[in-house]
Amino acid sequence: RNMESEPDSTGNRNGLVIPKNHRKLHLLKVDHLYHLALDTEKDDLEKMFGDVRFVCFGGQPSRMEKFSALVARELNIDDHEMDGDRPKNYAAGTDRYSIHKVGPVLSVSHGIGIPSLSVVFNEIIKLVHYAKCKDVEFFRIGTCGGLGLEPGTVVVTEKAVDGEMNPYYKLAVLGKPVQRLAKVDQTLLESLLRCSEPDDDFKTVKGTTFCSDDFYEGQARLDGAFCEYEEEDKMKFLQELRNKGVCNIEMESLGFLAMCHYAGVKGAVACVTLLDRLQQDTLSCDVSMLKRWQVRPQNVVLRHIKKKLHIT
Ligand code: R2B
Ligand code: URA
Repeated sequence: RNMESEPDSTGNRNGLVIPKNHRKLHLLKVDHLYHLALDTEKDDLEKMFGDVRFVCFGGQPSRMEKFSALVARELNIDDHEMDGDRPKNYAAGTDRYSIHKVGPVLSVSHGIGIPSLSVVFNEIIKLVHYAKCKDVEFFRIGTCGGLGLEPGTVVVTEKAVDGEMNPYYKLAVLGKPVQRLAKVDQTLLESLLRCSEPDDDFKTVKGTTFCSDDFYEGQARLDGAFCEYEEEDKMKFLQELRNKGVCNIEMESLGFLAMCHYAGVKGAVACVTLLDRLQQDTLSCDVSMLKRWQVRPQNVVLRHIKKKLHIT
């Protein structure tokens, strides 16, 4: 049977997000969003999150907290909930992930890699469902390695592929492989590209994103604990990727886009390149550079959000 045509999965209605599993979910007396420390009994999710329209994911909790402070400044919102002098972390009951909310923008951390992303993604889809959020858009705002691009360039993902160049996210379900196509929402992609400005001190480009399940060998690095290939093998591989249109390398885009598409939610990915992988493997924690660069894809997405909210 074709899963896509099950009555369960008629897609999202009136802009609301209907989980493909909503029939079974509604049999639950309480749904525990366990890794977010939220649930449908103690938390009035509709009251807390009902006005959310943009969900922005990124790897690190601290970066997503800073993003949320930037959202407050840029959208001129000062009535959001605080915890002392910091924006409130709604997932503070656990230290797995973080959630901050400023007006219609939710900032969520997803950790490293698709497995970590997948857990929080499931729970956030259920959260926006229970909250009855309308017309939500999802973004991943991240970091990556670039291929032949000046470090600090923003790459908007046009197509995501796995470590074997397949354009789908593969998951074993009941012991059998299931493939979900990673499809970018074209209108979001084009809108993000239009958000680059001539005065920007960085370029914004679109391209294929190579999504690996590993940071070291999976990304052809020579500086991991394991490495059975030589510099020339690495260079040959990375050049091949580049010839196939790969602009950047990271660890979540494929799962993110596949899950957005499968959930029927518009999704796009914008990442800043921290280094050129044709030149180097090693990243240092140069904080001032990181601080300056990590806001670049944040600003690109924020410009899109401001346009949608008619804020100039
Ligand atoms: C980019 O940066 C992280 C690895 O350092 C990973 O989450 C990613 O996709
Ligand atoms: N994130 C990655 O996954 N790879 C890089 O090279 C940089 C950031």
